[in-house]
Amino acid sequence: MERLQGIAEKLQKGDANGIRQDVELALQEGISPREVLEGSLLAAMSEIGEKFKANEIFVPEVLIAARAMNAAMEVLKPKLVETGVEPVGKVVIGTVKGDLHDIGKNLVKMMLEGAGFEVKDLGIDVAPEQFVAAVKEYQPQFVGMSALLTTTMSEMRSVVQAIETEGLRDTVTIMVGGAPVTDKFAADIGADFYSKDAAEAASMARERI
Ligand code: B1M
Repeated sequence: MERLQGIAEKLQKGDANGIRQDVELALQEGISPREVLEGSLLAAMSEIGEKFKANEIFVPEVLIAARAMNAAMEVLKPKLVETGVEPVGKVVIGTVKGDLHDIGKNLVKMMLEGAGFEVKDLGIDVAPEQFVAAVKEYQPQFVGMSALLTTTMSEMRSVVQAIETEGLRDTVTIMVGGAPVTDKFAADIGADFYSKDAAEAASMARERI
């Protein structure tokens, strides 16, 4: 579809203002927020990843594309997230220490909010002690961790251990995700579950309330 193609092209170019307008137009034209996300934004971001890997583009271009992705997500958020309903549970979420990738984590946050959860977002580069402090402060039912690098995913184990050391392990369900994370890894580090994408994260959390 032409509109979705245009959105993908603007993401590739990093045109944050243009993409905002195009996403608004797409929604006005009756294209669903999910179609915009899955049929255009995620596919374009994945292409960016391929080009980055092949050294066809470099960190600055990826950053500009990420900024455009976030601009598009700002427009989609109110459509994906229900408002005015009582939260079904609380989630503390963050990208682990040493890791600055937040697009996937932001999407998971959005889908969780859409599924009725109240989400406390700790941001990026979150140390185990910050997760522990947030569990004490907000008393969530779930702790969510995101990691995009093979070098940072091991931080998830440190967070699980820190939560255990503080005697809080039985109070929370720990969910993990991110491109290098797998079911097996989640089981190895003692997390409760892994989900492959934001929609699955939200539905798996709902099943475990
Ligand atoms: Co980086 N980067 N990056 N990067 N970057 C990757 C991850 C990489 C695969 C690119 C590549 O080589 N092909 C590679 C990692 C290799 C590896 O470890 N195996 C890589 C690298 C190497 C790096 C640097 C080291 C590059 C450098 O400096 N030389 C550096 C590290 C910085 C750091 O973190 N310390 C770096 C930096 C960056 C930018 C800052 C430029 C930028 C991030 C901007 C931002 O996030 N604000 C960036 C980006 C954008 C990427 C790619 C291109 C796209 C990531 C993304 O946003 N994907 C990425 C390549 C790729 O993934 N194809 C790449 C879209 C997003 C929606 O998907 O985050 O996977 P994702 O989230 C998914 C699922 O994984 C899941 O749900 C989401 C979808 O619904 N999910 C969860 C995620 N978290 C979850 C949590 C859950 C459940 C599900 O429960 C809690």
